[in-house]
Amino acid sequence: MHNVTPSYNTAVNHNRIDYNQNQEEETAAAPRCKCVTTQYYILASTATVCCLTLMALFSGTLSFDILKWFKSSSSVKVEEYTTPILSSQSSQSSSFPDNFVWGTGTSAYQIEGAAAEDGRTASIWDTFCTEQPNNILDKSNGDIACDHYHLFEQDVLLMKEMGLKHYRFSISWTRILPHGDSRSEINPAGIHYYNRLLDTLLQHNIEPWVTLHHWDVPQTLFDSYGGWMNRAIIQDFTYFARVCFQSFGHKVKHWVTINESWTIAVNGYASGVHAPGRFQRPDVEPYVVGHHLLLAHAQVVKLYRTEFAPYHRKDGDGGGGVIGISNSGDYRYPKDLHSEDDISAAERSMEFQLGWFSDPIWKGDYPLSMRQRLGDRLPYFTDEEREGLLGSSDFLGLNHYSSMVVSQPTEPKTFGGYWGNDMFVNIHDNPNWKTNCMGWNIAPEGMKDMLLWIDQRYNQNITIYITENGSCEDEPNVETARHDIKRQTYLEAYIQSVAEAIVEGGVKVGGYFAWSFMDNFEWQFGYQRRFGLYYVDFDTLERTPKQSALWYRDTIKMNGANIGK
Ligand code: PNW
Repeated sequence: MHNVTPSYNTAVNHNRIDYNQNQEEETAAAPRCKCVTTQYYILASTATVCCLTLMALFSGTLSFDILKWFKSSSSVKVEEYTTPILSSQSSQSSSFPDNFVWGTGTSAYQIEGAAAEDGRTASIWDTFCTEQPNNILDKSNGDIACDHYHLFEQDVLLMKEMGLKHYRFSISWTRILPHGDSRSEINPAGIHYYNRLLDTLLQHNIEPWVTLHHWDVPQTLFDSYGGWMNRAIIQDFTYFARVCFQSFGHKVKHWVTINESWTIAVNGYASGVHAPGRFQRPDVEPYVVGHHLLLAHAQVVKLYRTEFAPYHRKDGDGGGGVIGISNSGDYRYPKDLHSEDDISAAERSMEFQLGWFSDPIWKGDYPLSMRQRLGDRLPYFTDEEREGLLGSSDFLGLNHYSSMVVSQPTEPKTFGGYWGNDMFVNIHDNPNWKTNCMGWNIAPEGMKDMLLWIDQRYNQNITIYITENGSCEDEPNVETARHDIKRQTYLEAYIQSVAEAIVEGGVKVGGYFAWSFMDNFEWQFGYQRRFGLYYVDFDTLERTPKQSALWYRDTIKMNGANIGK
């Protein structure tokens, strides 16, 4: 890893967990692709399928139970696990509105694999992993990942089994435009792949939520002008978005422009733990990058609203599509609740994260605290740019994982360049909180407080979708993963906190996407951190539902009426 100060909430002990220690020989010898659904579908005879379907209809059980039966009747030894019973609870009242969106999410580089297939070229993440493998904890990369590129049909079936109605994924820029910009021929194989994915989802009544940028900047654009460091990227990103809207707009009603600008700016251009691994000018580059991300977002939204949204997918609910942004927002509690200084330190640290990329959209400019602390290191918007940004999101996508306790430092910080010090706060433990295997605090109350904070800051004038929330757990093998009760407890507590924000705070939360649909390539941690509801064996690529997947299936079915019960 680079010898730089780590981003303050990515600090983990890289050597703590070795997930590969206990690989079973049995699974290592298994064929490379062994998706549970396909496998068992093939094994079962047509007569058995008919018979089971009738049984399921009579008993009211779901196809997960059918899968279980397939497993027990096949040659593979599968441990039984209990699933919650739906029927007796389904009449309970729910805190969630009837049209509440329940989904899961993934991103292209983290799951697709097929990195050099069908015309796809390298993104900065390919380069970051393959040219300097030490950047990644297990020296891995996304060359194969979950091989979703080839296995997407089976994966959509697994989504169906889970009762998913909404699925968030991202489009790989270089699969569509191998040169990244308008000099590229549009790659027909890339278009064809996403069309097939979208068609499969829609066939199964799963609504796609498509993110245009989840960090995979074309390497060509980084080489020619520095990627997000250069204003030129605004035009190229807008061109890429145009191609996506043109090609897929009639199938997609929900778009997200950019995922976690904060993470791109800070992890990519201050600590350097993410691609492109820049840490040379942490006092300048993150803010320049952030500025271009915001301007690119506004430009893409303008394009979508003027040329595409009115004409796309007016089926059923009358409207065209909607477009928003997904921003990181972790909550910060003051150490001393009675200290004005600590209270403003907590406010300031949320302004330096969520506010940085949300204030320009809902208030028209950067937070005052950022301007005060950064001065001219924070770029300025022209009046025209400010106008373009204001209101440039139909919703806020909130990626929320954790919370922290902060205080006002008593000594002036000597090292002023790095984002963490720019923000000027000290970070403390809360002994009541446990941590997960990312070292992140588990603090469900922070979800509600974050939602209330956003609602209040932007004058109740905002629809929020939780576009990411989830937990990494120690799962050295599939058996451990099958009993991921800690993840289930995390999800339940966080969703309960969303319910409280809706019911007690009147916050307009439109939906919740658990991160992630399946275990995948977790950036600088490679395959050593698992966030999935499905376990993925990265030797065989077999997917297995964890307990949390079964529980989430019930949650979706009951529209959250099981939460907190
Ligand atoms: C998000 N942090 O990343 C991303 O959107 C996902 O791709 C990722 O898999 C997921 O959360 C889990 O990590 C983050 O430093 C990266 O606080 C870093 C941070 C937060 C989220």
